[in-house]
Amino acid sequence: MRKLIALVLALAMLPALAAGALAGAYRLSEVHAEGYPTSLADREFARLVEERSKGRIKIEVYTGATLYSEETAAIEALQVGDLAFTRVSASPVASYVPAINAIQMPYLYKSGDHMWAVLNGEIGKKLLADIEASGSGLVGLCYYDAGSRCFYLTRGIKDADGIKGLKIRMQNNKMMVRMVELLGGTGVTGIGPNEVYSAIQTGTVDGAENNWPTYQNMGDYEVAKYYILDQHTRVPEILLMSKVVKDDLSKEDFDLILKCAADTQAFEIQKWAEKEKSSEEIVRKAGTTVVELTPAGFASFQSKMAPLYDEFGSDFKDILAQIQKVGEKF
Ligand code: BDP
Repeated sequence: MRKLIALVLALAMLPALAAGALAGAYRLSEVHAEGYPTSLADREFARLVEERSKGRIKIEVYTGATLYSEETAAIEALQVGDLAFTRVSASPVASYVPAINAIQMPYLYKSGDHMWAVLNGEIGKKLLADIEASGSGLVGLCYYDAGSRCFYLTRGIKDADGIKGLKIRMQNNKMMVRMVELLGGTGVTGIGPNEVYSAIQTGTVDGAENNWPTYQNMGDYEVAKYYILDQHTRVPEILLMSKVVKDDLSKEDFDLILKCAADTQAFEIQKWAEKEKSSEEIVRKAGTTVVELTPAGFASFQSKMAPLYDEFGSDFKDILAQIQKVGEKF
């Protein structure tokens, strides 16, 4: 009987062991290199958890996509308990929790402050909780900043028509792929952020879209020398935890982890602001052509992407209306 109990206990422990607990530490996967704002925040998170748990809970941070090159793969590992934590973009999370698309619709926010009022207010808190409540096997811990995203290409364009016929690397998210289709281009997925450089260099794609820091830090500005300031969307980052691992922890330990995550948000936002500035400087100095759109050029992106609100936002009309309402203050 005792042997049977031991066996049952060992089996129950398996997912947590796979997540890294066996080695005395949980693992956190990150696609960005050391020193990138989210990598710094991951390390700060791990440091706080270890300090506040008095060394009981250890988290090993793996940056630079050394564990998973695609964020969807890290998310799937979380679902089965092979990985404990990952910091990802909201885009791939929306593939598992469609409501997340509501916070990354094109031209949704008036500014970064508007976005933060939404994310740290009722709407953002509810959506973060929905990640777990949806039965995705994922637990949302906190949001981080990732600025706004722009297209970058191997040629210059002056309005949305310039995207016609181009192949653009997009994140693994149906709405993001559809966004390029609405502009007359083809959205190419299955290329991890660290693989974009070579995909552009070899001509697999004509460009991609991202914020200043990723464009600079991944070196993509060396191969796609036109950065188009269309600022089509703000896609926040999300720190995720495996539900399998959460269920294995006491409520006290989970609450400690959640609080540590929340406490790293301001830290990341600060690091983000610094990096956004320095990345833009580096890129501009390198001779990249930064395309400032005319008001008409800018509006062409906005109007061509507008159908996404009906195609992907019809289930979240109330959330989108609330987000607009919050925007009245900005
Ligand atoms: C960056 C995000 C990263 C995403 C990447 C992408 O920080 O999490 O993986 O975009 O486009 O801005 O895949």
